[in-house]
Amino acid sequence: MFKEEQTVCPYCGVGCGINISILNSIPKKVSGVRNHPVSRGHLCAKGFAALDILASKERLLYPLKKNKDGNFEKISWSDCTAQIVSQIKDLIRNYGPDSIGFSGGCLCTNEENYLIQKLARRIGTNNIDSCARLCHQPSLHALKRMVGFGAASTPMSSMKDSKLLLFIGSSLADSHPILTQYVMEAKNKGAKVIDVDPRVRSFSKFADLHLKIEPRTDIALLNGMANIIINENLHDKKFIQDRTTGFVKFKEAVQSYTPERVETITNLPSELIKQAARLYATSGCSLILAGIGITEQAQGTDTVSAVVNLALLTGNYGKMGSGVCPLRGQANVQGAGDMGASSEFLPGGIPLDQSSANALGDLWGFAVSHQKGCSMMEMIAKSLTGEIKALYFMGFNPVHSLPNRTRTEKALSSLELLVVQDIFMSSTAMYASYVLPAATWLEREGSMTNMDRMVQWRNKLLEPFEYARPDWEILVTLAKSLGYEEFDYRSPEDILDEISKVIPNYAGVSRKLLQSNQEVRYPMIHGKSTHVLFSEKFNMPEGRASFFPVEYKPVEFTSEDFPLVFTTGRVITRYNTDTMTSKSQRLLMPGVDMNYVEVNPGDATKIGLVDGDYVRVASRFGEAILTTKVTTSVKQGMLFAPMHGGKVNYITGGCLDETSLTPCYKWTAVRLSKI
Ligand SMILES: Nc1nc2c(c(=O)[nH]1)N[C@H]1C(S)=C(S)[C@@H](COP(=O)(O)OP(=O)(O)OC[C@H]3O[C@@H](n4cnc5c(=O)[nH]c(N)nc54)[C@H](O)[C@@H]3O)O[C@H]1N2
Ligand SMILES: Nc1nc2c(c(=O)[nH]1)N[C@H]1C(S)=C(S)[C@@H](COP(=O)(O)OP(=O)(O)OC[C@H]3O[C@@H](n4cnc5c(=O)[nH]c(N)nc54)[C@H](O)[C@@H]3O)O[C@H]1N2
Ligand code: SF4
Ligand SMILES: [Mo]
Repeated sequence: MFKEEQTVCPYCGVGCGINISILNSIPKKVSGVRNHPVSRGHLCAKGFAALDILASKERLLYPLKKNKDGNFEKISWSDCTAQIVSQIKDLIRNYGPDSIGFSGGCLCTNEENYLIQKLARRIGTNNIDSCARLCHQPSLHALKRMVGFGAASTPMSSMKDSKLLLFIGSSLADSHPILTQYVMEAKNKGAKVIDVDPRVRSFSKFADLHLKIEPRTDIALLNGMANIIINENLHDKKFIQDRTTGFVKFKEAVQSYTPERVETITNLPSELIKQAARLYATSGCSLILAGIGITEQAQGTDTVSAVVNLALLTGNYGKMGSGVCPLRGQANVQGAGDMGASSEFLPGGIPLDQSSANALGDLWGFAVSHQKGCSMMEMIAKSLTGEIKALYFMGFNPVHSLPNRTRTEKALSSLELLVVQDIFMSSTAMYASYVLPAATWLEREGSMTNMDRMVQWRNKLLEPFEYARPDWEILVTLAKSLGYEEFDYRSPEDILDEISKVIPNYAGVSRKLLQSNQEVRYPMIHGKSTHVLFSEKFNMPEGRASFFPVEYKPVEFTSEDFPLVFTTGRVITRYNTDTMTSKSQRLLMPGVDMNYVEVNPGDATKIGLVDGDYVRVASRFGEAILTTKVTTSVKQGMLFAPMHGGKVNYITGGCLDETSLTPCYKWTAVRLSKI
């Protein structure tokens, strides 16, 4: 007899509900959960293929240690833990706790991310980060400084109630495919869709207006739209008066962004910009959905601020289907940040300073350092200088995912200790001193928070394979072996109970509540979910949101040597560093290697390139050989490559966003040569 169990998709931040049919303890089939509040029974190809991860023969089954010859050999859990503990203690004694850094995992549960950041802080360092640094940390900073809360303002399903959807820097049909159902529903009810993205991709067909913007010029566009809205008297004066501060300065700041000037910067006809501004300001209920095309940029945080300015200017906040939603990436990236897997924020998104560190220390019963921690790129820099001696990664594959791969490889090779906790031998695990086999998502339980603040419980449906162990259990054993008896947690439920006491937004969230199949969405107020944020006040002094004027400032340029703009992103069937999706035969198209680059026919002709040719893409940071795909989906002067193949990050490596230190994966000056 088949038994049907419900769980959550292990991949992206949409958090679709999956039913698993199990026969004799073997999961056989998946299907969508019909009454799921976000996915409504749908799954994309990755969701349908999610069981392939479990069945893969490449799963890590035993703890491994790298021997002197550089080969891995099996080691028992007890020896492995004892050796790691002894090295960590030596490093703390000799160099202090800041010689060690950690990364949480955005596919791991809230409980596991809570534990790893608590462990870092128990050791005495704030060197803790996660992949959130690589995508929406700029959104977090911008939202926190303007509206006081770093998450989506309205549920994703409420897109269907919006009258206008403005997508900016998002490839929704590839990256969050299940959400396109709401775009269609909104359109069927008469809503309009604006898409701001330099590329033509499958999502473009949904757009009433497609603004094929010059990459990295979004601030000019958004300020220009604000300027038009103010000049045409379309702004919401009552909302501005009653609910915001800083309008006068903002108005002054956008004055110089005339349609003519913005046309020159963005390469968009001023008439199109005016049309977009009018549609956005007059719809009655507009929602902006922001992807990483605007955050993984030198001015990432400021660009998100320009987005929020527009919403405040037009009163598009506080009602269902309006506001600003960052389209978060990984299944639990929102949760990892909430739990405090971040060098500048403590659990609950509280900025790290002396008084907040002391308050947390009082709750936890040990002193919490208020010294600034290193974010991911700072950890890499300090590994190169020798200030950081050890890194501990849980569910993170930075060799493939960080910019300037040659530099990352060098940094990790120079460590005294690298521990990688993963389900597969990832490109990063190859550099590890110890590789710890983690249980997959069906083999353990815990809570996950999706992109619209919905917290879901993931049930354990199977026992872990061989010697693989749940991430939380690995961390508890390690912490206790280090002598930290307060880590005596018996279960994820135990950890969640503590989370609900430490993080006010999660107050009242329990395993029982999450298993009751209610739509639980934080912040929890008197035990009740909040679906729409800011309906009465913003999370700011006096309840008022704050305009934040920003200027467009190009910081890096193309040149004669590097005349083209190289951007990177996603395809629908592959996931991030491809560690998981590469194990799924049905997702791999025969003969399609992800190490390709899209080139506009105009640029291809100049050097005689045709489809399938090998081409060298070189930047100021490195180079890679990719195969050519000639297509008009990229404009002339621009190249696109998926991030999944592994070679792209030998090419990237430019500056970081000033505020959040997020890498600028979306803009690298390069040259192209045929080989
Ligand atoms: N299939 C699949 N789905 C995924 C993932 C995956 O790997 N595969 N990863 C998940 C993760 S971790 C994340 S963070 C999300 C990311 O999801 P998205 O935010 O959709 O990210 P990308 O597809 O990388 O880039 C989005 C778009 O930015 C555009 N862009 C580039 N430069 C600019 C610019 O200067 N301005 C503007 N306006 N747009 C620009 C690109 O053309 C691209 O279409 O996807 C999640 N979902
Ligand atoms: N060029 C370029 N580079 C990019 C981007 C881009 O757009 N362009 N996007 C960036 C973005 S947005 C992101 S989020 C990052 C993603 O970067 P990463 O987070 O490094 O990439 P993933 O492939 O998601 O890595 C997750 C790892 O966790 C492992 N894993 C899966 N489940 C579990 C589990 O339950 N437990 C444990 N312990 N491990 C598990 C997987 O096998 C995999 O190795 O990449 C960034 N890099
Ligand atoms: S949209 Fe995301 S969460 Fe939904 S099935 Fe696809 S990968 Fe999974
Ligand atoms: Mo991401």
